[in-house]
Amino acid sequence: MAITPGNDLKPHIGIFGRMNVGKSSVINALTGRKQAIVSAVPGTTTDPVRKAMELGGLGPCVLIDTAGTDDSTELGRQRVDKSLEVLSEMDLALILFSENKLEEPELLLLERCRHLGIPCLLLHNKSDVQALNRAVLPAIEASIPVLEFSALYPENYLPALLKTIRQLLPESSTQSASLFKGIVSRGDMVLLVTPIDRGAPKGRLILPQVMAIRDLLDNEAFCVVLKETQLEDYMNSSGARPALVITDSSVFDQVNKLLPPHIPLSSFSIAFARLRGPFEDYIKGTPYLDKLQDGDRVLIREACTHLPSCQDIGRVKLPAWIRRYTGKQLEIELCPANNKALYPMASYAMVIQCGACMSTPRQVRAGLAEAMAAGVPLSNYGLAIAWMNGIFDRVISPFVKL
Ligand SMILES: Nc1nc2c(ncn2[C@@H]2O[C@H](COP(=O)(O)OP(=O)(O)OP(=O)(O)O)[C@@H](O)[C@H]2O)c(=O)[nH]1
Ligand SMILES: [Mg+2]
Repeated sequence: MAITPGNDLKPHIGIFGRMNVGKSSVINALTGRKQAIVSAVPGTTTDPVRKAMELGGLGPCVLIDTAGTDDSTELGRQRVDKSLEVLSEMDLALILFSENKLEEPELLLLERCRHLGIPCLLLHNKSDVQALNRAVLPAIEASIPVLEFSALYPENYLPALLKTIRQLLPESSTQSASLFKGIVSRGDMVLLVTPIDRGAPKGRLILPQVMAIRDLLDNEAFCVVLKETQLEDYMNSSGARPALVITDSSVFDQVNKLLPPHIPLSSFSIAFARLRGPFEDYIKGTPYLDKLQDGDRVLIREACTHLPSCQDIGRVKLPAWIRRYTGKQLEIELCPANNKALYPMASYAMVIQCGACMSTPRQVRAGLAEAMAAGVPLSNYGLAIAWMNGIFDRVISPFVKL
């Protein structure tokens, strides 16, 4: 499933169910367009497919069509795994059934949602052919809404479905939290240090930098954007007293040395990690860098595939720094977006996650869930780099009371 820039910041609503229950048809009914391929042949949808759309009264969101979860062929089992994997990233799951068949495949999906804490609703599709018989429901928890639907004649059913979706979507998935609210005040001056090296994309800034600028403006702060090579001149000549300096983590060492110690310093990666990831776990886990041993496996998790500078840091710089800092023979593996790690998560001595500026908190937690359950120490790019440069306390202090 390719990540589309920006989509990942919107609430994710997935449609799940057996083959042929009408999942793709429901997507088309919700979007009002024939976007998804529909056919009477079971197994038409093979991979998760995302559609960005505006849902009535809810604003932008991402709908995800999935393959049926009752396909028992060899290839089908892989598709089922993919559907279930995607389920763990959803903010809301629509579980479709038809002909009053509420059996093992549906109960499995309900159980998954309960286990993962994902809100869900049951949608009885094809109600134009056979109306819902509520007698099939008693086994189902009363708290799960059950609605009738017909993707062939959606007009009568859409208002109730949209209303229920709006009610069930957690508020956190529709409001994007602010990076710097409560951290900077109106009129504060914030310096953003953005290296323009060979790894930087041509002609533009990378997304975390752009998002930071927008967030600072939303918080009525001033921001000055400069390169690390301009920092010294700027500080000497302007007499500026920044309330905060946010830098790319890759130049932490340089910026830390140039900046007077009383000026708060942190990084883009850390600012995002606080919003998107299990920040406290990262803070607790980072010191484990000192305990790594020869032969340990370290997993570097990257949430996006398209930012060259991120690739550079995850693939080249960070592994080299970790090897140099620890002096140990480590097996360091990079796990790019949407890929599975080579080994079970529990077999890693440590997992280091990028800032995940493109992902929802639910997606980050889903990706780390196995490692968290196994008690594997977690860290984040910026926090790990800061630790290795001896400036950990300095860079977390803008966000954490020490
Ligand atoms: N009568 C009726 N037929 C429907 C309804 N929804 C879907 N269908 C039909 O059911 C068949 C399967 O629809 P799809 O939307 O492709 O079902 P799906 O769940 O996406 O199927 P897979 O991708 O194969 O898992 C098609 O022939 C649709 O026209 C409905 O509400 N009423
Ligand atoms: Mg389909």
